[in-house]
Amino acid sequence: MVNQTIEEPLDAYWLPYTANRQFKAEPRIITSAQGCYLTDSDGRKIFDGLSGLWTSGLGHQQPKIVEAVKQQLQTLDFAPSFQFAHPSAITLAHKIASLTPDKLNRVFYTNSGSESADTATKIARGYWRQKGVASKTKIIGRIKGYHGASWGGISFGGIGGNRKIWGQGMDADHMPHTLLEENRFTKGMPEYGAHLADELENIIALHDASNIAAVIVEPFSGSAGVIIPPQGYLRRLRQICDAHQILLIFDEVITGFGRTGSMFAAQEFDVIPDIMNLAKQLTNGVVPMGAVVCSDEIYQAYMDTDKPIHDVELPHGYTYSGHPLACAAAIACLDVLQQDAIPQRVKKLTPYFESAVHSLQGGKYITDIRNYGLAAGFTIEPYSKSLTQRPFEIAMAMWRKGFYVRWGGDTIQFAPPFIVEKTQIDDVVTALADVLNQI
Ligand code: PXG
Repeated sequence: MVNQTIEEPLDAYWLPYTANRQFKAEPRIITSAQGCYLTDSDGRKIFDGLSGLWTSGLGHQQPKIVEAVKQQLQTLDFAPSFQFAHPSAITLAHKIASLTPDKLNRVFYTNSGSESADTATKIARGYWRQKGVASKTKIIGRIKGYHGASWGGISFGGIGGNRKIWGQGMDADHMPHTLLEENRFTKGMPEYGAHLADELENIIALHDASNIAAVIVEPFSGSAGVIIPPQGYLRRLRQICDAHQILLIFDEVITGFGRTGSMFAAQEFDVIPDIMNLAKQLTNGVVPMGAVVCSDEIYQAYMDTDKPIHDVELPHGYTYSGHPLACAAAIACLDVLQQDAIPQRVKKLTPYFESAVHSLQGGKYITDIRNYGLAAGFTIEPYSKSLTQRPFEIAMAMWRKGFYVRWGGDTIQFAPPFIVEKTQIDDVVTALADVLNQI
């Protein structure tokens, strides 16, 4: 039985990406979760307006996933991931490959989005070395991009606050973000802004394509406040990468597995990368897991080697790559996503969600609203001295009202579970409108 009462002081626990001093003064402790709701240590039911951390679109304790993990635990709790495989890892790889766009068929397991970012960029750099172009090492990310907290992730990621205290990271440069003043309050994809992809040409002119391994972008940025790509922008990036022999990596850690209304943003936006990064919704958040899905061409470049057959082609991986419990959770999660036609459900709900979130236009402090699929970002007018304080105050007021929404920088993010009902969307929007009038 899990102990649900908290008697120990909080001092031993250093929370990630959390204002620890504030948290310990006013803790928010989640003791259980079911469907679209969290329960806190006061027994309050709280609507999960960020699907965990963009992880739990099928709702908490999805019965088929719970059952699959239980069964796996009783059959195989662990298998060494280096030099051995197990049935669930093989099944899942096939399943992922069958869902991802055509040429993306080779699945490498990680345990998180950060590890996926490191893995994908290592694979990209190694690929060019295999092809005899060892100078192609630089990674190009984008301002406001988020790819995790690893050295790689913060280097080609483009959120200043995640970089400034660490000093030298990895060799990277950054394209401009696509959050344009002209596009404020656009519903879905903005028409204007595809030209920003051409900035990649300038970066290539500066560093030369012979030094650039890959471009990595989120199809739409999540963490920075849901920034939707302008129409034609991603296609233009694809064309420029092709013209200069640069690999294109889509970080689909947030956009993957239904959030956009398609299984992947690559399909929704009809632009196919060379490498796709996955995590979060892959297991519905139940067991940590990530994956990097590569084109056949990239995999083959590693296999075409003069090394003896017993030598490792890609010296990379993690103890817990393809953990049996994670694989079991993922197989069940993907089954539910497919059998219950969840991406289609998201697509059907999108117009309702879009009108609901945009009904807050004109609300106090709201300077922009962006949305795609079941994701929305609100930009909040800052206090003169602090960008982050008002979103924090809004999120705390929402929490007190029984709603969890995410706050970060000068934004609030709302990304409900895929199983959300229209009335629950309305409840969050009404609560947010009330809070904006009260704070
Ligand atoms: N890539 C993307 C696109 C992400 O959104 C990561 C990589 C890193 O994943 P891990 O599993 O290493 O944390 C992420 C993580 C938010 C929020 O508020 C977003 C993330 C994490 C926590 C909060 O939007 N994204």
